[in-house]
Amino acid sequence: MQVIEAGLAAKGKKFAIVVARFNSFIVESLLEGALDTLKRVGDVAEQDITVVRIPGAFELPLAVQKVAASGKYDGIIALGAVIRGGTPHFEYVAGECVKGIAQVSMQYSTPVAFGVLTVESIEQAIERAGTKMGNKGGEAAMSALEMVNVLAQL
Ligand code: INI
Repeated sequence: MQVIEAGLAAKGKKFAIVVARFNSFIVESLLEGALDTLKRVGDVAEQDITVVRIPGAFELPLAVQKVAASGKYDGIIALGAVIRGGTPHFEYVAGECVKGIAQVSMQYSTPVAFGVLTVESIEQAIERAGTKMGNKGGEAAMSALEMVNVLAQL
């Protein structure tokens, strides 16, 4: 039996973090979590990390596509927070965001970690941005580290 699996250390690998400004109060905490994980867990140097800021989750797929097409990065982390309001807007923004990001990842064979919260309330968002339920930005960074190392072996 052959098992291909990888650890999380990714010294020398290049990462881009694409960050939506919308709900920045939450998303900045996701960014902090992602940066902390890349540096402390992945041993990724500050100069190997690029942060790209964009307006909202709806714009994430296009920005991630451009980043992936540049060929400069081993892994990409998409961060945002879509919080349900009183209209169907949530469904459109969250739906397009998830679909688009998955498509780009496949198209460019580049790991794109999905660190976009899709939640019912601000309280749920806070819980996932560094409080009760952990930090989903940090978790996305873990998945990007692992995927970069796994793909390098395939
Ligand atoms: N963008 C988000 O990132 N989160 C949201 O919760 C959100 N809501 O609910 O409206 C949101 N809207 C903006 C959208 O992403 C685009 O930036 C905007 O429609 C311009 O294209």
